[in-house]
Amino acid sequence: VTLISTKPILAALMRQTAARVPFWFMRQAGRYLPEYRAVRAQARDFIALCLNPKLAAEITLQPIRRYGMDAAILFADILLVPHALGCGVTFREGDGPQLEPIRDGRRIAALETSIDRIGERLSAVGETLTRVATQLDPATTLIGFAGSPWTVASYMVEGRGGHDFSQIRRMARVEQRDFSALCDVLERATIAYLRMQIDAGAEVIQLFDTWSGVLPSDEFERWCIAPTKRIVAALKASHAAIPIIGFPRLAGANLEAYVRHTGIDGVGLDPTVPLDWAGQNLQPRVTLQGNLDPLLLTLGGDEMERCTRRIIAAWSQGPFIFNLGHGITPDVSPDHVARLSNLVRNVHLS
Ligand code: 1CP
Repeated sequence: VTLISTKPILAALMRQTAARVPFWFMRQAGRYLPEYRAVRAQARDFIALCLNPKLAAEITLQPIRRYGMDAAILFADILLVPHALGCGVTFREGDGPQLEPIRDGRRIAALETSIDRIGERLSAVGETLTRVATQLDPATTLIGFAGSPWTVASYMVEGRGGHDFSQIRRMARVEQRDFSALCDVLERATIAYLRMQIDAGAEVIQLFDTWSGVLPSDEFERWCIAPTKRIVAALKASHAAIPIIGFPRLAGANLEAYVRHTGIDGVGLDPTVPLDWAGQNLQPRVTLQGNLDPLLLTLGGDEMERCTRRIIAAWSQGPFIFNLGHGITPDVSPDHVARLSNLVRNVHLS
């Protein structure tokens, strides 16, 4: 017997049709909210904030209280995994993350010794999830997450976030043994970390592959699809019912193979993905999630409303979760988020 979930996000991921469109927003907690900035000021630094269950749980719940999204996403960061592996991650105010770059085999081998301790070193994240779970309304879904190996490796190899992926792309091409070893460490650490999150109360997992779009097409299968497929299989082997959303940002025409071969239940789509194409080619297999351009949330107004209605009209006949095509930016007005939330909530489907 398949029970109809009382949680709209879970129902959508189980391909059940609903009377309204469930929604949440990537980066729904963060700097655009004054109450976030107030809590942020209480922590020594960003990592300390992520690893403080009381503060992180409070921040996770802030947008839910204001706007009533259908899902709360754990407040944490994809770079907690390299942090727990001992890579010296720091976040400098207004400057993005910095890491000690990892480019040689000896340093990669040294990371292996930390894999088994990942759950323990990030146990504060589990405590955050458990705290949030006890405070959430029964209709709201709790989402845990991690970065995919390729995206997390890009920060570890380059030493920072950013726009020049020359080091990681060189390593993936000509130092395949070392790079493969690095991705293997990340894959195993990510599986252990996500299992811990599910045991602590995460009801859905999202895998962020923010930088999958820089992969040349001949490397997409090896460094994006294959690791995602193994992570999905490992999580479903230990937690059969866990729905998984993949977000291969800017993957373009590779999306079709990603959806066909990874075993994910839902796919996060960035704003470049054509609505009709995704409806025809992806939605028969997986739940669609997306894809409003975050710039429209910054702009607000009628253009935001028009584009939102167009997305809903295109995708709400099948399994669908409304979201942005990438995260909320810090310049967004909280009023625009209220207007968008009310708009999506009040569209009733026939
Ligand atoms: O000073 C601050 O307050 C730091 C800003 C900030 C915040 C609020 C960072 C630094 N991370 C976060 C939280 C965060 N990161 C969440 C929380 C939950 C929510 O959505 O509300 C999530 C899911 C992430 C995931 C994340 N971190 C991604 C994948 C999603 C995406 O946006 O593409 C990536 C790429 C990161 C790395 C990262 N962390 C922080 C920054 C500024 C960055 C990006 C740096 C870059 O552009 O390369």
